Formats: sequence, structure tokens, C-alpha cells
Amino acid sequence: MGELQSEKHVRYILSVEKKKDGFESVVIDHLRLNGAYWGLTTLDILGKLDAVDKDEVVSWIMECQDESGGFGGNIGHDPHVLFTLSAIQILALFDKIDVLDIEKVSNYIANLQNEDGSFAGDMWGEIDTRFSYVAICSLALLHRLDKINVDKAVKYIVSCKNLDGGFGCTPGAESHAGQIFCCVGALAITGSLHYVDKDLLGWWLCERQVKSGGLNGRPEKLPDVCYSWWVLSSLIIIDRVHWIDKGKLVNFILDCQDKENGGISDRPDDAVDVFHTYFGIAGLSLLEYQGLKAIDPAYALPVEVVNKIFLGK
Ligand code: GRG
Ligand code: ZN
Repeated sequence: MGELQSEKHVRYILSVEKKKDGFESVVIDHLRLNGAYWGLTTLDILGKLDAVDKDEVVSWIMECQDESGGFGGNIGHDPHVLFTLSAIQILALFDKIDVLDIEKVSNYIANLQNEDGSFAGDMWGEIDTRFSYVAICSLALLHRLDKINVDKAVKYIVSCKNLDGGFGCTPGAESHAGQIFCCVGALAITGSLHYVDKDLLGWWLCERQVKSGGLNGRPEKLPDVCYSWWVLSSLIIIDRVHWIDKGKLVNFILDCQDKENGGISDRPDDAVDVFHTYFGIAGLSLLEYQGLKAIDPAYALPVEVVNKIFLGK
């Protein structure tokens, strides 16, 4: 178990897939925009964002923008709202949102809203509450929520609420911790948390903690470090985080570290990846582990970044 191996995790993120020496080349070759967001946000939580070349990352991001205004996962890739949020989040980390043509990006996102309030992920039209969250979070960060019908967006999310208090990807779909994060996060951002039955949902979420201290995403499933983000952020937003054993969860996450080469895996002794390294460290930040910057549970960005955007300081 032991302590958080912060320095090793920084080195791991900077050299993912080994043999590559620069973070940027790794991002460009392997991880694309989502990966860049996971890696860079983790570095920021660890206080090491200055280890990367900001200008290089920003110009690469801008090359991922399609003429529609949306962003692709890499240069020349088709635009999708998921990558568009990652682009906005990374620019927010670097305090560079002003390089965007905000009108163009926000029009791209707003055009993905359907008549019933739901959102498509891209021009192909798949609908999922993940895309509702991503669209709402993106537009909020751009101060452009007025571009969409927020009431309808909220109504659609509420229509995905289940009798167990959780939320699914579409109306009637099973509750899953990942979708719950998306729905609760979007409701928090739009000031609509009164639609959540906090005790009922809090009960479902705290039951995700298993004997080892880790959290699973649904009943009867294995624990996985990524749910330290999806479940914990939701519990914090609805003010029920004291319903789980935080100490045991900290130990579970620390147990998933590669103590030699850095990185965090989904569960003890599995192979590490950048995705779970992010969720482990972001989870520890939510658990107020010492030495980590605080992360905002709804925007999935450091609190200081969110404060700068909304409070100007
Ligand atoms: C900015 C943090 C952030 C997110 C952007 C992409 C997104 C919005 C949210 C994704 C939410 C989601 C659905 C997460 C779940 C991911 C996951 C681990 C799925 C695995 O599900 P199963 O059923 O695995 O394959 P289990 O754990 O149930 O066995
Ligand atoms: Zn996982």
C-alpha cells in the first residue's frame, strides 16, 4: 500500500508507452485529445503541468478543430462532442480558452441538441446522457449555456432517472455509475439538483463499495479505480460522501499503483494505463489526499481553474 508515488506517476505520464521522450509526441501518436485531457489534468493535480510545452499543446489542439467548429480526436479526424469537451478542458487548464472562436464552437455543440432536449454525440446521431453532460459542461465553460434549451435538456436527463434513484444512458436504461456522474454533473451545472432523490441515490452509490474498499459501477460487478471518480464525484455533488469508508477507498487506490514504474491500474496487480492513473489521482484528490490540488466534481477540472473561469480569480 504505502504512499502515493507522485513523482513516479508524473514520469509515467510524461513517458507513456515508454521510449517516447516528449509528452506531446505521445499524445499525438497514441492518446489523442481525450488522452491528453486525462494526462494533463493529472499533471495539474500533481502540480506539474509546467513540465509540458504549453504552446505546442495548444497549437496541436487547434489543429484538431474541424471546419464545423467541433474537434476531432486528432488532426484530420471527424469531430465529436466528446473531443470538443476535452479540447475546451485542456485550453482551460492552460488559461487559453480565448484562442477559441467561441461562437463557432458553441454553435457546433448547440446544433447537436434534439427537439426532446437530448444531445447527439456527432453528425451520426447517437443519443446518450453522456453527450448531454459533455454539451452542458462545454457550454458552461464557454459561458454560452444560453445557446441551448436548458429546460428541455434537464427534462430529458430527468426522464433517464430510474426507480433506484440512479440514471441510465437513455430513458428506461439501467442505472450505471458512469451515467450517474454525467446526469448528476449536468444537473449540478444547470442548478437542477432538486430533481435528484439524494438519499435514494446516495444509498445506491454507497452500496458500490465492496469489501476491498474499492467501488464498482453496478451491483455484482468488480471494483475498478475509475469508479473512484464516477461514484465519488456523484456522492460529493449530492453531499453523501460520508456514507462510504474513505480510508478504505484510499488504500484500494494506493494498492493499484505500479510502485516501480508509476501509473495506476483498474484493480491491484493489473497493467497500468493513463485513464486509470487519472481516475485514481482525481479520486484521491476528491478524498482530500495530502499534496494534491482539489478537483471540481462536476467540471472535472482543478477547482482553481473553475474559479478562474466563473469568478475571474
Ligand atoms: C470529463 C470526466 C469527464 C467525462 C466526460 C465520457 C464521459 C464524459 C463520461 C463517461 C461516463 C461513463 C459511461 C463511464 C463508464 C465507463 C466504464 C468503466 C464503462 C464500463 O462499463 P462495463 O459495464 O464495466 O463494461 P463494469 O465495470 O460494469 O464491469
Ligand atoms: Zn475502469
